[in-house]
Amino acid sequence: MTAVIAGGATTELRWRVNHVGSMLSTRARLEADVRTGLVASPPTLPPRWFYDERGSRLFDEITRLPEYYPTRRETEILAARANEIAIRSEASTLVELGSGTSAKTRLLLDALTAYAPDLLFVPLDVSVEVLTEAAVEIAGRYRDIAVDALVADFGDPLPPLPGDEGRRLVAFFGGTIGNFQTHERHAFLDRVRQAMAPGDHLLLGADLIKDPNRLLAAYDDSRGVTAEFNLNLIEVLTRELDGRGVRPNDFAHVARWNADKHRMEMWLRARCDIDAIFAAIDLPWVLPAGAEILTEISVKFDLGALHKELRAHGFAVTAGWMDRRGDYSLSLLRAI
Ligand code: SAH
Ligand code: AVI
Repeated sequence: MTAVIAGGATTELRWRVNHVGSMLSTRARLEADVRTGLVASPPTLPPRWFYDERGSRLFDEITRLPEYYPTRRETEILAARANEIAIRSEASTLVELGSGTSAKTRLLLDALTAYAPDLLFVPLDVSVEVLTEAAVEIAGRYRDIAVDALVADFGDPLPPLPGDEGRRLVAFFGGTIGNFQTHERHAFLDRVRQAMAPGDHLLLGADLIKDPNRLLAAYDDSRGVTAEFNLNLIEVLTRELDGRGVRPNDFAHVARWNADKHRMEMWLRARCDIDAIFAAIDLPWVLPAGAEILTEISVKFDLGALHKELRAHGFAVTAGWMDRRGDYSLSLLRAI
């Protein structure tokens, strides 16, 4: 089901925000994730629940932290390569998955609109407030483009992609590809490829394996913003499911490098015995002091292995760029 939840259309401003699916299904999904995730071993919750309005703003703050390098590295590559991406992709439609504020995307929009002034921009995200703000701001700034924002979960089948076959560019920035488990990443790449036509392009940002000390600093910053971001998950659960007997301060933020799986992990460790209930769904939650919940994985890639995986999913590697320090990669891939 698709419903327009906000929009503006004058000769100068063209944007709308569509809700794909229903609010009820969002709530039902949170309930299902909590019911299965909290009894799993180890207990775990999907990262999408970080991104309520506060979580999205905290993530935005993270992107500006001195320790959190990925956003600056991706911006560096985009600034150098946006024109080349526009020429190679010949895109007249840009779809951005997990778009958030679309801050860096403006570098790409500048380049794309130089060749396709009436570009269609389709940002897609679960975070409605940040998505709406970005849609309004971008429609105001680029007077000829149309912004068709989608509130949707990229874990679901993608809605049919608008625009001309062969002239679509699907961007997935931020290293968010690293937040999937391996099987989820494969399923995601299949879904994205199936939604695309031959000749369409995927622009994929991925963080690379590096010194674990730098990674630990990036996921446990000195100002404690990442800790707040992680603890906000408890805030979301208690608000949405009427949690009683549990507060964010009952947990400590833990960041760990998992060398075997070359991924950063964020955990929440109980500081005390938890004996709580999610009253809205009548679900007790008992956790001994010291027990941990896995709240996020962030896989760091070997670029050669990632490209091999992408080829196996039906993409040809048009180009793969890194920033000057070799921290981060941006790959342009053509659907074949
Ligand atoms: N692309 C931006 C934001 C990255 S943060 C950047 O590069 O800075 C991850 C983004 O993905 C957030 O905006 C979050 O709301 C969104 N997100 C997380 N899980 C999602 C899901 N399952 N479906 C759609 N969007 C999701
Ligand atoms: C959105 N995602 C790619 C971020 C990451 O680095 O995995 C989320 C994040 N978690 C902690 N800091 C930032």
